Amino acid sequence: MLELTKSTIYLATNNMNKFEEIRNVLENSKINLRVINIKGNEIQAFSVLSVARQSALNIAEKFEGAFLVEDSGLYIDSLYGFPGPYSSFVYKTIGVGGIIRLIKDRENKNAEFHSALIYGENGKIIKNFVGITEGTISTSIKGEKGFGFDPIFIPNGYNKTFAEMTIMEKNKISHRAKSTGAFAQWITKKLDNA
Ligand code: ITT
Repeated sequence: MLELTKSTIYLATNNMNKFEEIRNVLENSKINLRVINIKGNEIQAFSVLSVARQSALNIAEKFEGAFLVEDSGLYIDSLYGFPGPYSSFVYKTIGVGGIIRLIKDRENKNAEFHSALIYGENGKIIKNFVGITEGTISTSIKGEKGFGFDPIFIPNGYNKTFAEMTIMEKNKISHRAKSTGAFAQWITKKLDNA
C-alpha cells in the first residue's frame, strides 16, 4: 500500500487545546501538525484577523518553515463585542462566571466565536482563513470538556454548551473547525498541484 507522504506544518501556540482541535480537523489530510513555541506578545486590535496577522508577521520574521497561527475570541452582542480580542485576559481574570454575571440582566444573550487562521512559509504570510460560529451565552456553567469559554457557549441549533460536546462534535460546527476546514481544502489543492 502507498504510504501517504505528509508535509509538516508548525502551529505557533501556547494553547494545547487549540492544537488538539486543529490537529483533529487535519487528521485525514496530508498535513502532519506540530506545535512550536515562538508566538510572542499579541497586539490589541478589535478583529482577530488583525491580531493574527501581526502575530504571523512576527513569526515570519524569525521562522522560515511552514507555519500556522490562530487568534480567536468571544464577541458578545450586548457588550458591544467584548471581550473579543481581550478573551484570553478576561478568561484568566473574571472567568466564565464573570461573563455570566455581566450579562445576567440582558435579554440579548447572543454571542459569536471568531477564529482567524494564517498560513505562512519562507518568511512570508501566504493566506488567511476565518471562521465564525453564532450562539448564545448560557445562564449557568455547563460541561467539563474543551477550554476557555466553552462551558458558557451554546451554539445555535443545539441545547448544550461546547463543553458538553466531544472534540468531534465541537469540530463539526466550531469557528476554529471552519477556519481550519477552509485551510485544509486550500492546502490539499496546493499540495496536489505541487
Ligand atoms: P495562543 O495565543 O498561544 O494560541 P491563547 O489561548 O492565548 O493561545 P488566543 O490569544 O487566541 O489564544 O485567545 C483566545 C481566548 O479566547 C482563549 O484563551 C479562550 O479563553 C477564548 N477562546 C477562543 N476559542 C475558544 C474556544 O473554541 N472555546 C472556548 N474559548 C475559546
